[in-house]
Amino acid sequence: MSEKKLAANEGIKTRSNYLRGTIQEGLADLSTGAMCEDDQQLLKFHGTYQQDDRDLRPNRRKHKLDKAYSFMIRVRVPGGVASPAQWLQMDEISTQFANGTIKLTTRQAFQFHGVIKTNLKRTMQEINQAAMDTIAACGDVNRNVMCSPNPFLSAAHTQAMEDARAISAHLTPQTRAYHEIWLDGEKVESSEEEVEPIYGKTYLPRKFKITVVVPPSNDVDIYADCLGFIAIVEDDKIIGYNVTVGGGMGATHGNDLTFPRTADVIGFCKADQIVDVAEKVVLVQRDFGDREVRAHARFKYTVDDHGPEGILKKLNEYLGYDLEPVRDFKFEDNGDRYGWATDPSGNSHYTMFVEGGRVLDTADYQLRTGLREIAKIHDGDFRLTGNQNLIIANISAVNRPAVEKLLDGYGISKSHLRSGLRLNNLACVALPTCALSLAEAERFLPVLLTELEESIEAHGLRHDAITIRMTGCPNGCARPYIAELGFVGKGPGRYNVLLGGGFHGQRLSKLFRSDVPAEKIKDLLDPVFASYAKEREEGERFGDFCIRSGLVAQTTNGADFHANLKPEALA
Ligand code: SRM
Ligand code: SF4
Repeated sequence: MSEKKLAANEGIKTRSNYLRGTIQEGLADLSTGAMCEDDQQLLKFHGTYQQDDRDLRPNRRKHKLDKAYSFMIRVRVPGGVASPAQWLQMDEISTQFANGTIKLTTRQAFQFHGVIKTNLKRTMQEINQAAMDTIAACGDVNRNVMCSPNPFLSAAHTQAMEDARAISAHLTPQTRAYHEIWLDGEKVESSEEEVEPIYGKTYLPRKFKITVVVPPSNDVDIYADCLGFIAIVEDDKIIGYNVTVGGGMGATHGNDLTFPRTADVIGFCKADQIVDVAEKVVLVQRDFGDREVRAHARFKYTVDDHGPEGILKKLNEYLGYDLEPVRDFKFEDNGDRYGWATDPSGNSHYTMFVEGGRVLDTADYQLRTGLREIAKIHDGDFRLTGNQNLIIANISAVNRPAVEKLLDGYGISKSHLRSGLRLNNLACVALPTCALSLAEAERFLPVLLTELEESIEAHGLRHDAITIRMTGCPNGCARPYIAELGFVGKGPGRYNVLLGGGFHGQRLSKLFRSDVPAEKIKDLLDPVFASYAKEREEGERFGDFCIRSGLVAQTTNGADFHANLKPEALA
């Protein structure tokens, strides 16, 4: 394969000297708030993206000013676990260096927005002082490993979390560049001595995502991941994992080469093989992923091209042993279980709803302050969920009254007294920070939900859990293609509306109407809710109903996605 044909990012990685590029020089250049283009790509591997405030663009353009550049920083949090001290540090960073908010992401991580270049290094250092880091939070490497977030409810959850952390540690890039650039670590003069034993110097063709899940809850959306491990539990012990490959959400409007895909379950490995299997799947993607066409470089396309059987065969070769046949498992949902739970040791866990995953103070809801006060007295930890929510976990019986008092005092204990629709929503960041957004999401979905709530209440559906997700573009960061009701930004104030995703995230949704103006969504969906309320069968989920009643076609996985987007398929 000639170098000429490789995607541009492959050259950037090759020339970067293990992710160094000219980042240090760029940070020292005070003549601009931006970084050069190649370094912007490399910065992702270090966990940060250059952005600009898109709300300010028109005015700045009018006044011939440069864009209002700032950086988003993503903090890697394997399995989403943070101590109270770490929470307090995140809170402090958000005030001192970011925009005063903490974003809890759909992959159980923290994000800060609005960090200016001159504060970037200091912010990275503060994050590392909290014994957290940002390396590989983004970039063409394995990202934050997700795990069912509440390990205290069973010994199996604890084991799953340990396994997720082991995978995360094993697949963390080895380059010293991160320490050199951000932590003033000693410079390694000869990069020859430096090896990335797993990745090599061009890392992976594209980002790679791994999740560990403990059924029956699929609260981490295993089917959306490149690689997944479904715990098979016997006597509260994980005896092994079913292995899933080839999930992913990202697509591009009008590009048939791209499509969302749900993962296939290809086999079973023993519990002590999980890290080995993770490594070998990563190696298969390293060696067989597409490095020429970046839009086709995710592992889901490698799986689609070779077939799940082809990938299994290659994986078995790399492993030197065969995965065993898939074991039985059952998921019930992919949402969070709100409110209080108590584990056998007597410790309590409170799962709260955080709208859009955005922790901030507003005039009538002091969520950030409330959580800060709780962190000051909390003797357990915090768990970020894959649904942008938060668990105050492992509260001792002694401490629970004090935590409850604060939850009540700040109105947080009422957070989950919402409609079933709202409690099952996800919205990606979108405007104003995301460079790729075509429409609003985090700022608009709460408004739309208020409108839709009128409809669902009128039809007696207030307490029905219906998964609803919105993204500002087709990249799918809030996993809208596996929601029962999905909205994908098409342009300013316009959305593709999708129906029919599986309630536990197992099936893709299909296009119901394209390019719908935001103000017409309620009228479009009101008759759908009405017929669901009247015609559903006992226990029938909204997504299943949409398919049975013919509102959208029965879904098939992957490559036929765009066939459903053809205008003639629309009423
Ligand atoms: Fe994402 C790119 C935000 C989860 C698929 N995602 C982005 C960027 C960095 C935009 C960019 O490249 O300039 C967004 C930054 C917005 C901002 O201002 O913060 C962004 N993605 C997010 C987060 C913060 C959404 C949220 O509101 O929680 C999530 C951070 C997760 C984390 O902690 O690591 C986030 N992104 C996801 C998910 C969900 C998941 O992983 O379960 C997906 C779909 C699954 C998948 O990967 O297929 C996802 N993000 C993408 C894609 C499409 C990739 C593709 O296959 O084509 C992009 C665009 C890209 O990579 O080129 C993207
Ligand atoms: Fe940005 Fe699109 Fe991801 Fe939303 S889905 S955060 S708009 S890249």
